[in-house]
Amino acid sequence: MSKLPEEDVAHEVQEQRLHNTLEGSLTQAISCVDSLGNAYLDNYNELNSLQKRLVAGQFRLAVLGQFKRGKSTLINALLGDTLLPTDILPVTAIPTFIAYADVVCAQVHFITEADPIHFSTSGNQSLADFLSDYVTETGNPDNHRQVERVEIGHPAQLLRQGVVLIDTPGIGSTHKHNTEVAYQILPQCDAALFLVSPDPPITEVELDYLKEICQQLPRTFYLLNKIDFLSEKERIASLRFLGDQLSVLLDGVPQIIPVSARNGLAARLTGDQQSWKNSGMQLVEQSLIDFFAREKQQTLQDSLRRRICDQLVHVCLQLQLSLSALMLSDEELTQRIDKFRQSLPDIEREKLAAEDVLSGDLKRVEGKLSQEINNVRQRGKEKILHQLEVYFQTIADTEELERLVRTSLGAEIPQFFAPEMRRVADVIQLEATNLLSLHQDRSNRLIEKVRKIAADIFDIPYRAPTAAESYTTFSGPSWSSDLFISDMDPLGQRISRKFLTHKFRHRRTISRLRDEGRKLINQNVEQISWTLRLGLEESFRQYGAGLTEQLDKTISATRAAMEVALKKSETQAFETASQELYLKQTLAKLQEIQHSLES
Ligand SMILES: Nc1nc2c(ncn2[C@@H]2O[C@H](COP(=O)(O)OP(=O)(O)OP(=O)(O)O)[C@@H](O)[C@H]2O)c(=O)[nH]1
Ligand SMILES: [Mg+2]
Repeated sequence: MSKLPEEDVAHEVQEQRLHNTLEGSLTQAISCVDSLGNAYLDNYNELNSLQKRLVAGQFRLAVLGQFKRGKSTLINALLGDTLLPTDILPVTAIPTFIAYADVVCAQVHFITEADPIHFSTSGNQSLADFLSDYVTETGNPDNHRQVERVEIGHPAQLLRQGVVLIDTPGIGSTHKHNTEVAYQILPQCDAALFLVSPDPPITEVELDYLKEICQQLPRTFYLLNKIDFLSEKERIASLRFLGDQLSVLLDGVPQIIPVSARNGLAARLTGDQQSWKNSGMQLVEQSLIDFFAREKQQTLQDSLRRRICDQLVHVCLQLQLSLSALMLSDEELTQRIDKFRQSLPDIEREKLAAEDVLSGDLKRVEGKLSQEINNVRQRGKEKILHQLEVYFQTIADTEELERLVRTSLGAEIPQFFAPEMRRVADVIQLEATNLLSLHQDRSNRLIEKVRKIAADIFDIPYRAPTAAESYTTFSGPSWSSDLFISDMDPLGQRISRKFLTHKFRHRRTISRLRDEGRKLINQNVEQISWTLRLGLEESFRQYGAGLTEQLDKTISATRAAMEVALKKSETQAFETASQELYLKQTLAKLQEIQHSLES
């Protein structure tokens, strides 16, 4: 894999040229769109944020795959450090970005407004302990700390020159939110290492995930991990099987590198070069170094270029509308604008239908939630009240009974409800996420329809955008045991002691404790049901409002583009002519930029 130095130089020059072209084109596009004024503000903002990503030049390589395939171990091996937590149980719950820094450091960023928390090596805690509090399922179950991402700085050679490795949660475990995070992270990645292992061989769920990865990322490397427990014959069979499975999805059989991340890590830590090579990790590292040297810039630019072109397609369509409109007679223009207006009630009806489907979907998920909640209530009563009955029948001392029941309820309630409610939240979250992502597809189709109608009315060629759509998700609330109510109403026991016989008092206490137990269970169930329902309604409401807002924006931008021409009768002829000339020049410039980016 060795390269000649001249080849490297030629490559660098070529990449720099490409980079300059893209950056230059983007700057020109931004300035053109800026000059078009407020009607193009959204496009202007989007292009600006793409420019920021391009200038930062960070290349994000994610390690992706099913849970427990060895993703975190592989990153540790590449870094030569036991940095990331690994285990035989599902571990990684939060995306962790590892970039170059002279000394090891870490920062935790939160979903909320809370300030990031910093780790530095000068404190008492080790980085591993610090990380485990935030990125693991055990230290941060169901992400109750509301962590958005963790950033680590590390002096590994591989990370120099803007490479960022991303450790991701695995798909397919019982922690469904990990699967969602694994999908959500894709638009932020530029390339991936996709990890599979022979225990068990690749599954349907992994193939579905890979399909999404291939749609969203321009480059993926394939690794078969954990080969250390395979014989030579088994290794060949496993590689062949994986190759066959991948070839169904991809065009032909891709290169698959067999590795043992675990042996690789051990070899790195002891400085054993031969074992490093035997583990397959040397080939992975070399392939990455080659890739970074040759294709990193190109791959990063490919994804940005696609997004820039999509913006330009929209801007050009609007400009073409304005220009066509300017060239029409007033009468003809009014007719076409009317035709567009007449198509709007249809769109409005489709929008209402989409909103109806959405509220129907919400009702369905709420129905499912009620069902699940009732099951939990039932099971809670059976389990917790059964325990109380045992005490009622065995404890004769009234005070002791009261004390025991209170302590037992205090412990049992969070212990029973926390996992049950996490399960319900997972079920509801999955259901809602699927429905909302269908809704997003519907919304996008409707928005494109408006653009297409306008283009057809004005005889302008129409092109749909190419960029992959974002993955929609509904995130449920985070659970903590503080949520659960386990205090009972204090009752006037002492008073009753004075006046009542022991037997009567004991019976009354039992009946009161039974009622209190039932009430506590109901209160907890209601509280949780209410929290989940609120989160659900809010998510659906936001998506509904999002559809209305996006659609209204598209309609008003399209109409504004046409109505530019209506003003011409109010202005001087030479003003119209100069406006027309300006729009033509800008359109030509933007089309040229777009074509040069595409070619
Ligand atoms: N035999 C063998 N075990 C490995 C290898 N790589 C990782 N493991 C083990 O597999 C288990 C899972 O490894 P992790 O690195 O935590 O896996 P992960 O994909 O990051 O898991 P999640 O974070 O839960 O998605 C650990 O017990 C590792 O020691 C390997 O090459 N060979
Ligand atoms: Mg992991």
